[in-house]
Amino acid sequence: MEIEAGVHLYRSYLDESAQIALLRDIEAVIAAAPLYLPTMPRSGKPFSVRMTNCGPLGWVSDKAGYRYQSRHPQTREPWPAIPQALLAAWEALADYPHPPQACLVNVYDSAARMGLHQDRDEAALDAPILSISLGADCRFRLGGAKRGDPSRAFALSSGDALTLGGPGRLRFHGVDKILPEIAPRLVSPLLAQGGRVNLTLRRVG
Ligand code: MD3
Ligand code: FE
Repeated sequence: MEIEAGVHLYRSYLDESAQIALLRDIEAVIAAAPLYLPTMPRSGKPFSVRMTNCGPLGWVSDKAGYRYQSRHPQTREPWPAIPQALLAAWEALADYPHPPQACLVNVYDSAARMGLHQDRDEAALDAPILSISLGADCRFRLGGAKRGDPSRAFALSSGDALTLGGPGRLRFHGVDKILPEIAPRLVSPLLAQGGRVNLTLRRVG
């Protein structure tokens, strides 16, 4: 359903067996492209979210800034391929005539969060972003086009898909907190102690 202009939420888009299969795919991505802790531009302060990527390009952040690049910042290897199930979800939900170029993998422990921000490191602002959540619920916050605009919070749960396109694409958003007590029974080292995984598929331009 379209919860706001350009923001579509598909609750339980992936059923339990699809979530388990996707977790195995992401564990394989991480075996090839290890999770690392990005740091903030200028300050060098670490994020609380661990990250990696799959696809031709990956989003990275370090003291030099935010950017997309074709290799892992530590191993210097190309990113592994985007799993087929994610390409299928993009085909089904993105309403865009080209495949995703990047998939950012965000791994939250129960204390991790993500401050309010806009996603604007992509030249292709006409393309939507597709997000898929696995593991514990989070309290997600969706703001407006300006930082101070009113915002609303809602839960994102394991298996939910969200698309952000058109007027939704540049809205401020963040993850207030992880809700480790609201977690599905999915066995994965990524979800230990109430962890959460979010996958975002993107066109970079
Ligand atoms: C709304 N990730 O990686 S996904 C990010 O749960 C990011 O890990 C969050 O924000 C997470 O940049 C939120 C949902 C999402 C993604 C992109 C958006 C919501 C968005 C872009 C515009 C508006
Ligand atoms: Fe974002």
